[in-house]
Amino acid sequence: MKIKNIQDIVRPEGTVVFVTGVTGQDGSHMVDYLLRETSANIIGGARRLSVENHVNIRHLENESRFQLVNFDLTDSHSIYKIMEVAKPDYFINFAAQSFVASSWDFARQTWEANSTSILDCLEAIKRIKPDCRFYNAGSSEEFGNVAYSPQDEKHPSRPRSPYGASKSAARTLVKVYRESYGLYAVQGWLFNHEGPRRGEEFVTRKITKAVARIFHDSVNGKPVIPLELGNIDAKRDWSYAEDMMDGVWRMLNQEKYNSVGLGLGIYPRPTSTKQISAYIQDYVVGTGEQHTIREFVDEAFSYVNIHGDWIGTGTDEICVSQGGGVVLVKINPKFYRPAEVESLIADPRRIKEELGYYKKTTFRQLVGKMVDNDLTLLNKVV
Ligand code: NAP
Ligand code: G4F
Repeated sequence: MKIKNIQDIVRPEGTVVFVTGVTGQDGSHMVDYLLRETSANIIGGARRLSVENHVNIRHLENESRFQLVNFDLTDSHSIYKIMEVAKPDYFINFAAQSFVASSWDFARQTWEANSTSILDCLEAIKRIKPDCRFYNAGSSEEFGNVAYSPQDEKHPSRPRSPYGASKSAARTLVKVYRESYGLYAVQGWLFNHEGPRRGEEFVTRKITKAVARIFHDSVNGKPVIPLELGNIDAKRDWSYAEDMMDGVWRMLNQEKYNSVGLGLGIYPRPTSTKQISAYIQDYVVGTGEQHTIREFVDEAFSYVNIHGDWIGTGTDEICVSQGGGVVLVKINPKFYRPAEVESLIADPRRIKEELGYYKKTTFRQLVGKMVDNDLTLLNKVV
């Protein structure tokens, strides 16, 4: 897909939304959401790589309201340049080092992308276009070693990973800039969200890809190579990523004083910084339903009519197919983390009551969509 340098962008007329991380899951869904639900023009930021990774945005190739630019979140010049050239009305930051497991191996890089860069974004907005609304992608990982369940907006920050710590630090910065300068800056606590565009290292996609492969191999009489997982007792609150974008957009358009609701446009700015802090909030976004990794595995296999029994405990636990005795899943301790977030479940009442956001896709539908997608992809290559 054609990618421009920032200085070559011509600022479109009307409302402009800058979205980072558009090659990833959420950024690409956000672009689709904005094209569908608003009349805004969208500039998508993607970093330069030696091999293009545009699979999630290939469908936008001929979209006249979408432009793709070279943008690196860890390069502060990129941030200042985009603010100066594109003068966006909204800056939605989905770019990050987003893989928790890697955050121990690349702790500094995680910090620079997820925390230091957020300071650069806030400072650039403050200096260049203070009425630009900013969203930073916060995470339920910030709750970490949870103090109570389900987790709501009052839950303390208790991160367990360099990733969680980096998102908590960013949240503090967002709040400080909001309260100090009256910026419209928010950071939701998004619980895990998945879908066919999910990266293949994350556990849900790893499972659905393996289930498609195992199903394919078993119907073709090939030997089955088991799926290897780490902590299958961890519990998560999984949403469908596409649904979540509506929650993010509502957070960016939440003025209680604005009767237009979801409509686009630049609203009157509050007259004092105290006022803006009172008008806008960070919200928890999730389903309020929790499943173990093991339950996700069972649901994915049952979608292709394979049923397994879990036998053994700890690192010796395996999942064996009913009737056939084929090992479908085994535990590999290399996927254990130095510290684990054992249990996350959202209390999503506030965003539902105050902004009208609620989940649409069920757990079963989500797993089905992901397995279907991986079966389709597999059929294309074999
Ligand atoms: P993702 O699929 O891994 O996407 C991350 C995106 O960030 C990719 O497009 C990646 O580009 C880009 N990126 C990474 N470093 C960059 C840099 N230095 N400059 C520019 N772009 C960079 O993650 P996601 O699931 O969409 O998550 C989006 C955001 O939400 C992240 O901030 C994540 O931490 C947060 N979050 C996600 C979840 C979830 O369950 N999905 C929950 C809570 C919060 P490449 O394609 O080049 O790698
Ligand atoms: O899919 P995961 O890697 O996601 P995790 O760590 O919950 O992080 C995701 O959600 C966060 C929101 O809470 C986001 F902020 C973050 O960016 C990311 O999108 O792992 C989920 C669980 C963990 O408990 C992990 O230990 O699955 C467990 N797990 C067990 N076996 C595994 C594996 N995780 C991975 N990635 N791979 C395994 O083999």
